[in-house]
Amino acid sequence: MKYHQIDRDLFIKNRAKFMGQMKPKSAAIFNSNDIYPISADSTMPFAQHRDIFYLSGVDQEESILLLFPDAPYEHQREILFLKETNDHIAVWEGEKLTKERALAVSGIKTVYWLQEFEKILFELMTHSDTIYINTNEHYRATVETETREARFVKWWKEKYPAHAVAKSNPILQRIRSVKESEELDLIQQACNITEKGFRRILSFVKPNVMEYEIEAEFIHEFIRNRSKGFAYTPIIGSGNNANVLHYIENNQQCKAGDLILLDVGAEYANYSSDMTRTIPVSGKFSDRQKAVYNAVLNVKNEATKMLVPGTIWKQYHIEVGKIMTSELLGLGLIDKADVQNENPDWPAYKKYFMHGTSHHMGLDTHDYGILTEPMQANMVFTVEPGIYIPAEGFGIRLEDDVVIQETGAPFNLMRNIPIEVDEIESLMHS
Ligand SMILES: [Mn+2]
Repeated sequence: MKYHQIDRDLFIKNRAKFMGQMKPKSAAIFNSNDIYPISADSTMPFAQHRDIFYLSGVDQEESILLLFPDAPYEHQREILFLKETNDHIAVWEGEKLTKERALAVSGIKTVYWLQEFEKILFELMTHSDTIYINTNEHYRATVETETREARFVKWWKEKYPAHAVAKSNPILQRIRSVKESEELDLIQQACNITEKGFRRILSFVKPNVMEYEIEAEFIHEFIRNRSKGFAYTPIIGSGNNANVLHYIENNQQCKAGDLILLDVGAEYANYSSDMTRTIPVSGKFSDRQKAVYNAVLNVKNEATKMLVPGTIWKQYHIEVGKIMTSELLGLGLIDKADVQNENPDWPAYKKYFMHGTSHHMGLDTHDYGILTEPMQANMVFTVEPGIYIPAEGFGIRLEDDVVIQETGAPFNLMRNIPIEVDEIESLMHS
């Protein structure tokens, strides 16, 4: 791990919150992700399942967490099962968590090696009536592989058909969406690393640079600041590439006079940051580019003010749509007739701004959070309006990550990342 060890009090609190929501005589089980194969003996880099990480801090494959608040003995209330390690195994497999390290990382005192799992599980099952299983109910999820978690659930259901089943996911969606101060610090660190990357590329970009050269500058800056890398596949889209919303080829040359849309964020300690900036290849915006840019910036600033406790995500999007409509009228991109005749299910502004304005952000870039429930203090949202104009050869999106406050405007975790036209231009010329 490149990141500094996280204070285990975070994971102790997270488990207490989860256990506080469980039914009597129930246990909950969470699994690591698999290491995914590529072919031959090569694999994808390991990425931990965010739920077991959130509840334990264990950032290692083949780990199982079992929570059983009503267990007959105290030492059975929180149990970790880990892949066995010792000095000999460590020579071959590298450093893995020992039982002592696992306690230091997670605060969990009872740690067994994985080979003891089935025997211990059997005993605990006799004392429990309900088992919480962890299924993925994220609103954007499309999963084609069988995860380690799903494989476990299948095995467990077959083996213990008489137990009642409950869902971990709604509990996790609620507790993970409201961040602890330790988490806000980690997300801030991810944002600070993203800022360093962005400042680095501001002095690097010039006409004829390749999009992938910009990508390389970012990753260089991220890794040297203890990030594992990009929190999500970066979008470096110059000219009309910015109008392809999921453009990730990043293989074109940036031409003088064009804009480049950069949707790039560093991860830190498995926490995401999610930033978008749009900058001029030549270091100066044209008047038209500047007018559209400031329209997007105004929508972003106005939308941010609406992220307060009690706001409902769907209603918020309707209000943002009204602000965007007025900006598009001002830019002459739509006219009054377009608005009068608009289809309420697909308003006129959607021609130029066809995606959502905000999503929860945290351990996942598109983080957990139940969108039908009111916003609360310490939720982290992105704010990311855009205007995409293929006919004019550019698209502009601006995105910051903000924390909802008990009272007043949200706190902007990206407040130090340049966004005003003048500041961007002057940094590109220095
Ligand atoms: Mn985003």
